[in-house]
Amino acid sequence: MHIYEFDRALARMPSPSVVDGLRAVDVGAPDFGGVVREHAAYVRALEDAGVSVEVLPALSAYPDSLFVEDTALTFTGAAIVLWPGAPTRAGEAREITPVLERSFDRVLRLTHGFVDGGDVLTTARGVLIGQSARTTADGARELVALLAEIGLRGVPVTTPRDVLHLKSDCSLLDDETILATRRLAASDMFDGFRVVLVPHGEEAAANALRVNDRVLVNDAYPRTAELLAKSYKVVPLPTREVAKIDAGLSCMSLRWRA
Ligand code: CIR
Repeated sequence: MHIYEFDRALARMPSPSVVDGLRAVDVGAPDFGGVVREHAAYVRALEDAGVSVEVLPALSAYPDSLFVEDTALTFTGAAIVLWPGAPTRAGEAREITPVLERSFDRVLRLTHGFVDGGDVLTTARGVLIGQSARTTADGARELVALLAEIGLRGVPVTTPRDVLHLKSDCSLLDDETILATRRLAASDMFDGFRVVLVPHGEEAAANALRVNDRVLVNDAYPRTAELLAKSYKVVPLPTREVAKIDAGLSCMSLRWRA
């Protein structure tokens, strides 16, 4: 069984309030219709990869709530409810909890500090937890303890300054290989892994998503797609609108193998 093999996923419909989603730099609000189309293409791509996707109803009170990845971690048999670090997103953890309780035998909860799921990269060698503006040291520490309870090894690392999430800059390609930006690869966190560097100017392409036999990539970055296509089946997906609120491919789902 590989760490990137999934048969179940959760996603959440975008709400019209997504136009108020958080963004580090305001390049204009995303178009709601465009976000809905990108989200639908993403869900279809997961289904085409063999994943059964439950799409939860939109939550208008939480503009960023379609980015369910930040609210929890999901594994076979167990889930961990996180505490997103942005004040406008904290309530999203409460909303996802009953959904997880329906699908998992064990649901653990983070009770100290903050962790965004976007800062957590699950690999075959351990679960990297990037401390960032959203993920605090006490949150990362408690997450290491919670992961230990379900037999997994958490490894605190540092998300580069001015990068929203650890996974804004990296993704898992297979058990031994990570796709990463140069600035992240310069740290020693991927020692022992093969690292594929995203081409210059395509840094945002580092947030790709390996699902079963394929890698979902952002269609705005053709050189990354070409590079990955040498070794993987590549599925390009549009993310123009969600990118305006600092999102990419991993963030729109929670995935696990039932
Ligand atoms: C936020 O700033 O929280 C959202 N606008 C974007 C979240 C993206 N999440 C992710 O990459 N895991």
